[in-house]
Amino acid sequence: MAIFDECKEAIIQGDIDRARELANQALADKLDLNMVIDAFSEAIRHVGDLFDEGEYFLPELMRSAEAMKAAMAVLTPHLTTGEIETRSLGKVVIGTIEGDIHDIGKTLVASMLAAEGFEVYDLGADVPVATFIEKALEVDAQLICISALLTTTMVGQKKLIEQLVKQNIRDRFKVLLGGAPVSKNWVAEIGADGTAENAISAVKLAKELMVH
Ligand code: B12
Repeated sequence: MAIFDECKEAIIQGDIDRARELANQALADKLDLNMVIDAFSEAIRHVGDLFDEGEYFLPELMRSAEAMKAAMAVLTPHLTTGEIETRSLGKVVIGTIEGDIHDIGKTLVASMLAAEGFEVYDLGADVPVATFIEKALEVDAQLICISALLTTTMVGQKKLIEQLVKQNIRDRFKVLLGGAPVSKNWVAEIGADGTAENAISAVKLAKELMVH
């Protein structure tokens, strides 16, 4: 469908107004928003590859990210999967780990969890380990979700688990990890409870963990 290609193009070109416009058009046309988000996400990852290959530099990467954020700001308030619960499914503390400012994926996961009926405490990006733990204890959360997009910041996810163990509270929370560099091996290595590669599977996993 042409609009999906146009969505990709707007991100690759870093065209903020066009990305916003297309997101509004997708809403008006009642398109499947998850498919629209997939198209935008595919494009921003492609931009990441262009950056990696030296085709794009930081200013281009930043413009594309702004275009992506503009589109997400239009779409995320409308995200649902159709089966919204009225009772809270559980409390989730979510954020991007310290040293890492990538927040597009984390915000998507937070919005989907909230849309599905979780009570979500989004701490934002660049969040210290101690802040995650303090908030989780304060609100008596069941889940801690930590995003990391850089290989250099993933170590913060490990530190968080170590800190929970040290404080003797590891059993009180399920810990989910996410972000492009996170693998199942990493989850097993540091003793987390799971990972998911996109917001839809993140919600599914979060729900599964709440019943076990
Ligand atoms: C956009 C972007 C930026 C933007 C971020 C804007 C913002 N506010 O978020 C800007 C321009 C600021 C940026 C900066 C940098 N970036 Co950058 N960036 C990206 C890019 C292109 C896309 C990330 C993104 O938004 N993806 C779209 C979303 C929807 O996907 P996602 O984040 O993966 O999230 C999904 C899943 O992972 C999952 N998920 C995410 N979080 C969680 C959490 C849980 C608990 C669960 C279950 C699931 C889950 O669900 C999400 C939704 O589907 C990636 C490329 C890539 N392949 O990821 C590079 C990338 C991550 N960046 C990279 C780099 C190097 C940098 C910089 C260091 C560049 C520089 N020289 O300054 C800085 C770092 C600054 C810092 N300290 O954090 C590298 C990292 C390399 C590495 N291995 O460490 C990448 C991989 C690009 C590359 N190929 O070189 N970046």
